[in-house]
Amino acid sequence: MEYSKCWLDYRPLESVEEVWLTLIVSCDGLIIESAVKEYVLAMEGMAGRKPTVTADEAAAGVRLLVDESIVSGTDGYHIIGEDGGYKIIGQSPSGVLYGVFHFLRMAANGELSQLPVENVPAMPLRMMNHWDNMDGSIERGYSGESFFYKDYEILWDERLEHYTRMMASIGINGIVINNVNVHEKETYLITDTYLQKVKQYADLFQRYGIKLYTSVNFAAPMELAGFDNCDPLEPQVAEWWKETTAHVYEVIPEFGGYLVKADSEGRPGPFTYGRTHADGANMLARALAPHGGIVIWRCFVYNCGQDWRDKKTDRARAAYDNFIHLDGCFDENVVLQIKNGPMDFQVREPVSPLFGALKKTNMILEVQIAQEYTGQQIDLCYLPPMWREILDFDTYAEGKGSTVSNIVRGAAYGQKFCGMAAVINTGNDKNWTGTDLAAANTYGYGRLAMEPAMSCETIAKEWTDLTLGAKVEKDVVDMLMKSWPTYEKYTSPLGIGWMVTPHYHYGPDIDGYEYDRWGTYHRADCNGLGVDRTPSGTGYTNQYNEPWRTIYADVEQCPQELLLFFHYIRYDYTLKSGKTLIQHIYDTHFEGVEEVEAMIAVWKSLQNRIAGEVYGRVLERMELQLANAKEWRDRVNTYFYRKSGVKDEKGRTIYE
Ligand code: GCV
Repeated sequence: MEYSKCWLDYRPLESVEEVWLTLIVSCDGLIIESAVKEYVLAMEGMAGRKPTVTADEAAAGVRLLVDESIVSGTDGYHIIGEDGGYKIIGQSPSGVLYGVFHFLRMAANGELSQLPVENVPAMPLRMMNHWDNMDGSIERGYSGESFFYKDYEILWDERLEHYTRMMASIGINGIVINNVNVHEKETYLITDTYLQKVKQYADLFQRYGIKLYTSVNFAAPMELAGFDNCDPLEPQVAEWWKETTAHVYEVIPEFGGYLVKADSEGRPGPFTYGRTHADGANMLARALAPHGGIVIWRCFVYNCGQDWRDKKTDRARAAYDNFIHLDGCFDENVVLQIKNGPMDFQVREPVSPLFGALKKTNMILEVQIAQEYTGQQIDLCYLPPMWREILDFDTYAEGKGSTVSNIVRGAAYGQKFCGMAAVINTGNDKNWTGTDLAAANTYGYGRLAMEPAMSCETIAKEWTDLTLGAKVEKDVVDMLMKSWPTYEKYTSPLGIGWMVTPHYHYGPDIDGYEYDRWGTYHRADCNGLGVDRTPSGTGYTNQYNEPWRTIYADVEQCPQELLLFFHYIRYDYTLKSGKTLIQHIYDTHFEGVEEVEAMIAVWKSLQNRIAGEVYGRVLERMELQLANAKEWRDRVNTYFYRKSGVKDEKGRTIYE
């Protein structure tokens, strides 16, 4: 099937340097072969000629070499201009590969005058999580079907290689190939039913410095081997995992490890046997340890059978309450994977308090590139600015400067296994990601995991230049940078979240989850709305270190964008902007729609500068976005007008 090359579409350049056309390779191995292949492919596209590949060190050209001593940090690289040529020196073969991708990016975007570059990937683990199921569907997938599976078979075609190259080019070094909700057939992925085919993927990934991981079913011993329990402290259960895991490594020596969703949304786990998550995780960790594997254990554990009448139980508290007492109880090769916020990938949430609380535990920050609650790859929502805020958030765990970024890079406590994971947004659509512009999120995630200090605007520029061309850079970057605030304006206000169509999660349904069991309430009445999470409410604010604990609990100090997350606020309360809460709701919803209209006008002005197919595909999505924004505006405004009885002071149309 034909597919778009995304940011690896090496288009002809107006001018090329002659030295690019000689590649001197002073190192070898599978990953180096991939680096060479990539370089050759890129030059064929950009220079229109195949470069000469030689081992002749006396030649002038671009030289690839490995030197373990060059940078302090794994897989780093230097790129330098020297003696009329260039040197790409990797600390390891992966470092060379990353260096080659970096060099090619700079060459394509005319940036080689900015050399030298010295870079060390910031996050040790830079993971992609696929929520692909073996029937071919993708949970929360918005761009077609899986390109890994169809009808319970493992697929194999050249698209897989392009995907792998894309991942390596943004620095990904771990891929989980199946959904965390492991259904019946996927349970067999770690058995001979599928292992040889999984190995094919693992071998491909390995050539690009990427390890393969699978999500596993905690109840696998019951489903696969007829056990009557999967109690992690039952020696036979542990033994089964050891043997099964040893066999996985026999077939795939480079296997990365397991990702586990346990005791969450109906998945099995240690709670059934009165055991802790540490018991469960350590049991698997001990099966993986002899082979150098790790277990990544998710903290998305909460009561999904809540009574909406109960105002004391607070889903936001759940991850912390379930894991804080286990700090220091996990084996060395266990990593806890923590969603960025305490709820579930909403357009605005505070940062999970666990990052500032666990001090003796490996942690991975989990974000969602798939736009489940942020427009489902129909609406434009460039997410790196959100991730940036999360990474920069100072938890004060060890005093000032204990940012999430420092914690998940391993700089705060020196953990070996830590980093970032993202639920990816790809599918088998021709353009991989629904709207073509959503690929900026895929790209941006990898770039931030490599270099969390990068500005999101620079990332947007890089992506735009590589994908759509420099001639539209200014307008597209501007569009991307405005898109998250715009999306936030026309959807749920001031951090309250949800208000979405149940289950499907696209489009508004203000009370859709209000009387349901999922713990996601806005508590609106005729006087105001919001959840009181202060000590006089659910007490959630106490999970933060100072000064956040005080700041969040105080209406006056609480950051406005999170006001309704932390407080119940009256409609007539005056915000810092001088507007009442109700007027703020009305204004932002009108503004959100106007901003989408303005964005569409800009996109239309680019018609002659963007390839027809991409132009039309994106425009089609933008028209849907506009309809969605209008629906949100009118439903939200009408809902709160009916609740409050307060008219819009600007007299705009709000339906009765
Ligand atoms: C994979 C949310 C999503 C589910 C997802 C779950 C999770 O609840 O709606 O589709 O399941 O998060 O992260 O495990």
